[in-house]
Amino acid sequence: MKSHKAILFCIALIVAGVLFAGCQPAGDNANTTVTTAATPPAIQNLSVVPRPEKIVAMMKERGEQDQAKPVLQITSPAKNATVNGSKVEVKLSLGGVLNGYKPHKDPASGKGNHIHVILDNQPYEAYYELDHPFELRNVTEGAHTLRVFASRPWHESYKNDGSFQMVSFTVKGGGDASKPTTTNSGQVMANNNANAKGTPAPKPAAAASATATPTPVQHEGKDVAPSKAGEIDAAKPLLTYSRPKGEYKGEDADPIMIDFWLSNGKLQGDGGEFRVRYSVDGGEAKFIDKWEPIWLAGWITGKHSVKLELVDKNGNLVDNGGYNSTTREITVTK
Ligand SMILES: [Cu+2]
Repeated sequence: MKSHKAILFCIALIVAGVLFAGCQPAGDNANTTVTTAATPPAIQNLSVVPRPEKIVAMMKERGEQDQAKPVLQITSPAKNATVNGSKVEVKLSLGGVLNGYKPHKDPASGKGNHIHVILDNQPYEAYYELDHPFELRNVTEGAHTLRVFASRPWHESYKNDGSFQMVSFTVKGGGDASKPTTTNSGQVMANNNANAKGTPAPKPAAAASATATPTPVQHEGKDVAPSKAGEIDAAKPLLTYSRPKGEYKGEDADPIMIDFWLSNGKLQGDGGEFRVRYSVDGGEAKFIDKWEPIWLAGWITGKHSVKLELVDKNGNLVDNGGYNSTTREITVTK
């Protein structure tokens, strides 16, 4: 009997505790009709700010390396290669004017020069040690593109001719479309079932065609992922989204860099005819008229979408296989 009473008493305590806790927020709210300055407004006002001092200092420290003109070559897969099976070996060679530029991850800081590797129009994956294998696993059946370009430890790309390379290849007997494509170290290169954001969803009538279908199609009872390669014309203007991507924390989140690669075209501020239009969280469209990174400050905590588009002087999207309009989701935590 004694223990029974004790249990009842405990339950009573817990119930009381829950009720009390449950009352707290309501009580608080009731008392805060006059707003206090303690809660920051959940409104995001982004502004373009100068290159952060920290990065300016790193550039100084790197000296002539920052003026390097790295030239990459994709030696595998070969241009227009047909790859049998779901594994695709990526092999790169690096030349050009390097001035000490070498991809390598410093074990202590976890940072260093690296190559951005992009399958189709997915977020890039970093490739640090070019003498170690970089293999794409579970690549799906169909046409694909691979884009690579040299990058700095803070993910700003080198923008000289030859730093960027792209190849198209076709996979026969591809992988399991219900699973992601990864690298040999387990990094996700493509989420095959999730429609890449920013890739326009085709109309139902177009879904029957082979290109850019976002949902897997049934093929002899087996899910086969659609090709997400797009109809890329390597000679046409191409905007390659690079940054931002992933998660940003603390001082890395303010400011955040927008960076991209531009092939076969020039922006208006560089004497060309194109503009890069960007918007954050579906907000007001802004423009980048010189091919260089910008830094945006004023991010609030949470998930954000960043959209980059290549447009002509009339503001019309310059299409190239759907790659010239790309939206990525990033997460900002303080
Ligand atoms: Cu990077």
